[in-house]
Amino acid sequence: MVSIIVTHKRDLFYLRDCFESIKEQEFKDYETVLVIDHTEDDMDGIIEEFKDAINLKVYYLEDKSGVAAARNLGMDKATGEYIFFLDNDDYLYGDTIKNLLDVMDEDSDMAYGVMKHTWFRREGYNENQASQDEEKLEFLNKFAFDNPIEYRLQRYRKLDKLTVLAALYKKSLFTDNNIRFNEKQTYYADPLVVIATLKYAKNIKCNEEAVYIKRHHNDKLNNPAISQFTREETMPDFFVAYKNSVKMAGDNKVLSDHLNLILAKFITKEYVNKLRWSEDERWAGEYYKGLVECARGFNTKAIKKHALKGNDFNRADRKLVDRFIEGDFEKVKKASLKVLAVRKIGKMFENKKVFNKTIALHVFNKMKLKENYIVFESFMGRNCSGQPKYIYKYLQENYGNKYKYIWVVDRKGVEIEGKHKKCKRMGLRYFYYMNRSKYWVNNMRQPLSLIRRPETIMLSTWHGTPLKRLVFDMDDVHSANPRYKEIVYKQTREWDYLLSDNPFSTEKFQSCFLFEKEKILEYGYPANDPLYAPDKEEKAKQIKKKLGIPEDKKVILYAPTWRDDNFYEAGQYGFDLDLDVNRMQELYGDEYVLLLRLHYFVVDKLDLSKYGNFTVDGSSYDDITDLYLISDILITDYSSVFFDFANLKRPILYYTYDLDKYRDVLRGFYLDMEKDLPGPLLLTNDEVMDAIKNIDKIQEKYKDRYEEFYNRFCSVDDGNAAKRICEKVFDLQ
Ligand code: C2G
Repeated sequence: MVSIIVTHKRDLFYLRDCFESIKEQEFKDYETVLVIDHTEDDMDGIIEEFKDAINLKVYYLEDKSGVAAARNLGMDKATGEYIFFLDNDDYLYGDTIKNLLDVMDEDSDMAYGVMKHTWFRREGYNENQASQDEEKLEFLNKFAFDNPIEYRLQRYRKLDKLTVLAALYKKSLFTDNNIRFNEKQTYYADPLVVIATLKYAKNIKCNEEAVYIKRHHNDKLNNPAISQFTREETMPDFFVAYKNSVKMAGDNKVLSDHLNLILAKFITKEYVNKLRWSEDERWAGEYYKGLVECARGFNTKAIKKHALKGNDFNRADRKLVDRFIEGDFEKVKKASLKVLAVRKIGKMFENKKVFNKTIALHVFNKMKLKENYIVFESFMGRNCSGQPKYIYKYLQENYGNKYKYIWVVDRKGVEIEGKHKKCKRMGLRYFYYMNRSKYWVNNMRQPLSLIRRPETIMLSTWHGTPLKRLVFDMDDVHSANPRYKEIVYKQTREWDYLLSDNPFSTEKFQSCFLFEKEKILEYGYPANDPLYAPDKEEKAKQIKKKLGIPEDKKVILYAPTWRDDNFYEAGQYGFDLDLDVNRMQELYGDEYVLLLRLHYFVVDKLDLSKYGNFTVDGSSYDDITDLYLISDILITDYSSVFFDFANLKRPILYYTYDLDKYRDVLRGFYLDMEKDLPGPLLLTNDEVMDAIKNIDKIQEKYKDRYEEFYNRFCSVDDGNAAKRICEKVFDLQ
């Protein structure tokens, strides 16, 4: 029998996935030993539900606490011949335990599987996103099965990565050798046990088919996993764990060399940065001393050997390690600056962006700030549009030469009216202007690495009223960069003002960005100003002409949003056109033109050639406000475009063919799609075609709801948003 030991302290919402995955194990002869560590969660329901299904036995830690004590108790209570540790926030494939057992025989006392990392619940688990380790695996395969210890160790070259998870053990390996977790430690409880098992195990097997899925917590700030606490919090335990592990390794060369490697990596990669950049003085004090103690008895030859094996220790690194062994702080400090300098220079020549950033920091940032420079950026330099465009336009028209206007553009041929300069995002000129300009106006997030001066004023306009949950209001984050929450938190701290279009956005921005209300300007959206302009009909005629749409044809604008899980890489998304354009053309080709506008993240190009004049590709058209002006009907899904379009009071249809997935798995919404929207949710093409036919009836049916919606979301916009904002943010005197 296998005893699966699960420890639980908090985060009940993760535990269901863990239990479900135990329930689905193909190998059935197991017990689940759940050790509860003084939790505040109400466990009764879940225990009752899974009691029989996973042969659950529940124990409570009484006078002790912590994962080490919980696992020790779990081992004491385990009655199986084998034990397997499973954290309450992780889960398994159905064949994980079976695959591990398959490779074990009479003589073997442990078997390793592999660990894959995910940011998602089981429901949204995506093999492609989780298998980021694969490349690493290929590299590691060369150590493969003839040397399982090396194989295991090479995966984990940081102390906190040495884990007991993803492995099946004979219980006797622990009991015969008295291997236990150190209950005095909150962090780094695993390394000592890992080293001990590797030391005492006589026969270790591996099976790459046995997968353990480790779930990262995407909100380090509010809900960190043990491994996500800051170094400063965990350093005291680091020292204890390291020293105990070295003692345990004893004269086992493979293990002690590996611990040397871990320490050398820590010193040369992490410590140097802490010493240089951290404001915490302990890095020069007690942590430094702790590391010097750890480095005693250090085997420099092992480091040289590792260097030969391609573990990237250059001469400066090795010198620094030597200085640590000598233990003279001033020399350590000097050597660590050298390590950083060597690395920086290396990177500067490898990577142009690093070169530019370095010049920015040391040169541009020291030049005089230009009080009248304003940098504008819209959709990461894709075009001149959105709120920045209309703020720019207002300033150009009313304050012309008072300012120098700089546009960040990333594509050739972006049309920008008025006198201005251009610079390419992340290029040298970009850094020059960013570092010298007093004002930054941006409708998305600025690069994390951008260093701003205290005097810089950053106006974030954002790009829409949120329907889809954002950042801290999201549970799982399914976009290509799962570090989203952490990154956005840092970026938004830099914003001096954030624009909002309505009281609803003001409220949501506070929770989703953890942002202060005082900095939110609920002044309306400048990009919606043209929707209130007296000459908007005239303007619409010109736009239609520019797009080659006959004046007598009505326009249906289809503007869907992007899908978080349909991507090639960060910022590069795919899109599958579900709308039956053929049918629409057959039915309504005489009366309408279909204007297709994909989200700016979507890189897929639509082939519309077969539809002749019925379709117009508006995806690369700069400014969606122009497209609103000429459209008689908007079809969208979960895109915030409808909040803006509603200013025109024209009919809106929602083609939400994947509503359940989008709402329940990918994002979740702030509004009740069924109750709050000013138009119908259409799930099939039949319904879309019908709705177009009956558009007058729909307008009538949704009249009251539209009115309510308009009052709630559009009532701040009045055509003067740009003016209000400029008067508040810029020094116009
Ligand atoms: N947009 C567009 N064309 C589309 C979809 C969107 O031009 N087919 C533009 C619109 O200006 C819209 C903005 O991108 O207001 C945001 O689009 P969403 O589809 O809502 O997507 P997202 O970029 O995820 O922003 O608070 C708003 C949210 O952040 C959503």
